[in-house]
Amino acid sequence: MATSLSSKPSETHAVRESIRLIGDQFAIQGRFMDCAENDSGHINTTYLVTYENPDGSHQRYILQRINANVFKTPLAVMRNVESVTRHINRKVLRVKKDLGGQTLNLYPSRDGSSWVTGPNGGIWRCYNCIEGCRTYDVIENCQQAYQAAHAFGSFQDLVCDLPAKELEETIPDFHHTPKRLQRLLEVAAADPMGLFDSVREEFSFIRDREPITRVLIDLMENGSIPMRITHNDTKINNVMIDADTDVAVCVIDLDTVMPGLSLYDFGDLVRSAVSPAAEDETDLSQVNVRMPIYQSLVEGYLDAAGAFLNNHEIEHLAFSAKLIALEVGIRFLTDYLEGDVYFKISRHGHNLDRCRTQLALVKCIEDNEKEMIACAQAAIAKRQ
Ligand code: GN1
Ligand code: MG
Repeated sequence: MATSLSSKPSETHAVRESIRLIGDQFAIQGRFMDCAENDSGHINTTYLVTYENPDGSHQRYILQRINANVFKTPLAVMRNVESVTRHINRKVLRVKKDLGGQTLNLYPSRDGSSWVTGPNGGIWRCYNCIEGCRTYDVIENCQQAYQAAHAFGSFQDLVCDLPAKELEETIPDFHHTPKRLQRLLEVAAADPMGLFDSVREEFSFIRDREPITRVLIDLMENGSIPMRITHNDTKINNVMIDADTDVAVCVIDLDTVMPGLSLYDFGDLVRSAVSPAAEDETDLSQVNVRMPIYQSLVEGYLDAAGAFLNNHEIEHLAFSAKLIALEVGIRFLTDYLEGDVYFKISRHGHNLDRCRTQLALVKCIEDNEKEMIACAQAAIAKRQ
């Protein structure tokens, strides 16, 4: 199930006009031709925009509005993205001597900053479009799994020497699972939309797993696993994969790059990639752990990051998938109970469907956990 960047029809005249005006504020050469919304992310608003260069060729860009409800300090997000893209580009240039359009870059505005204000407000930025690539909501084979995991492991490696003080915490306690659970308990108690009765089963499934929510935080607090610079939103559709070769070219969505645990990244990748079911699948019998895919994720990640991970991190690879599936399930349920104020939805009950899929995945991971742990151990043994 692939998402092509140009999969949607053109927008209405009013939308095109407003996107053209935003594009005009960036230092883009040429003439605005067209735009199409890409709605695969749950947070920001994203358009693929086509320009005609002075020589008649076409060039595409990504225009994106930062969701200010989610990112309370959008300019801090922009400073972080500037630091991260600059750091990565310098390192890649040193090795390859050419970026070849295959790293994420911010285009400056005409007054030299990295963002502009839209006609209806909001902070917009402009990225290059990584051509020849596509993203996957559900990956199709082990090569894609290996590549995606390798790309996120390489990303952690690329940013490992970015000074933490250069990055602001764009969403405080983003992956603090106990605090996510606490928030769910508060919202469930207040029950602002009167929906609690309909989610008792999901709620008690989550409450039963309260003891696991502290495991990684405890390991971090007792010094067993280190804080690193991490991506923090390693959903499978945040990797651009070459459409012809299945090689991962670049990771995107850098808004949450900040200090975190390596296992948050690995866990989030597994929870979003291992099942053949879409994140909002309503037939829960489709939710499953594809063991060969899991094995490829472990191998790809360890090939890129194995050299700097410690034993505690490696031992918790399978656990991290269960934890982040639970955490994301908690977040979807919280949003459902609050009246869908955070994640974009396209149907009534969408966040509840997403929550159920995550909880079904937690159950599948529990059922397969021994095998998943053995799989990681085998991958480690192979590396020694
Ligand atoms: C959001 O932006 P997107 O769609 O890649 C969310 C992630 C969740 C994910 C669940 C900033 O990611 O944390 O895991 O939805 N991003 C933010 O699909 O909250
Ligand atoms: Mg995102």
